[in-house]
Amino acid sequence: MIVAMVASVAALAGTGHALAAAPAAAPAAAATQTVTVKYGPWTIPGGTMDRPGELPNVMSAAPKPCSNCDIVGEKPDLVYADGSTADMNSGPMLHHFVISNLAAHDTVCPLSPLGDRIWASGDERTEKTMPDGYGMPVKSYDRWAMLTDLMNYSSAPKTVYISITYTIAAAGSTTPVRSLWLDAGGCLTSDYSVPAGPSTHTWSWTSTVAGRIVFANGHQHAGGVHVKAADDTTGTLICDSPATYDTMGGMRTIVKMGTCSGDPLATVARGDRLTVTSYYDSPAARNDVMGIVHAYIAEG
Ligand SMILES: [Cu+2]
Repeated sequence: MIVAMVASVAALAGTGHALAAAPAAAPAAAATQTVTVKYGPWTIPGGTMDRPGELPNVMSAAPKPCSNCDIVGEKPDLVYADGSTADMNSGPMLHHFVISNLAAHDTVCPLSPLGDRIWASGDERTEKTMPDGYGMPVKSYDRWAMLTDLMNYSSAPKTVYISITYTIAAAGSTTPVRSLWLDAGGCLTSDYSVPAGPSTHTWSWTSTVAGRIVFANGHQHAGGVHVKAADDTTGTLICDSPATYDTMGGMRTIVKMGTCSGDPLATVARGDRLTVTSYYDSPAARNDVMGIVHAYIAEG
């Protein structure tokens, strides 16, 4: 698997081919810049509307936007080689990707072989922006891996990249956040089953960390209505993320999942019970749905 990194670390240093690296408008708080990393290419086999082509893949060494920096924003897309968006109007669907750091353990699911799951999205391509002053630290010894599942509803094979634009700040210039992956499917798997019609599915986790949750976003599959996370111990809603639908390529599909941002959204203590609740209203029974609230917490 060839990895194309459009904006390399060299580009960050002002040399090399900065094809897609453009300095961002600098907010007052901290100087930031954007770095776009293209992962791929992958050629998804052709398929039909009933049986789309599918390409699962694991990239055991996925490039980071920097060796040492704080990521304050992340915006994923599925694109063709020329950079134009690849979506179900022309066939491809970003079923999901997960980027994890193999040098750390997942906070919610320490036994996960994926490591610490730090970035993820489905076809909704959720953009994440941390509140001012917060960022996800990237260390030189962090090792990223990327799990992808791509689909294609057109009969012709499609060659695509996952393009992620990171907004980065200098290492140590922000208050560090870590990822909290709250998953209605449980700890080691995300898939679960729903019947036809309205249903709810919950999963709870006793927090092993304390701090301020400052950002969260939901992820569901077709049939999802909304997914929320709450701190049962304090009775605080952390985030309720609705699914927004549109028709693409003749199919009703989720085009947006709600995000929550706040300083803080909720303050969590060690021992608090955090519950994720996923609401579906599926036209048919399905055994491969998800309900995830992916949150970010500043400890302490
Ligand atoms: Cu999913």
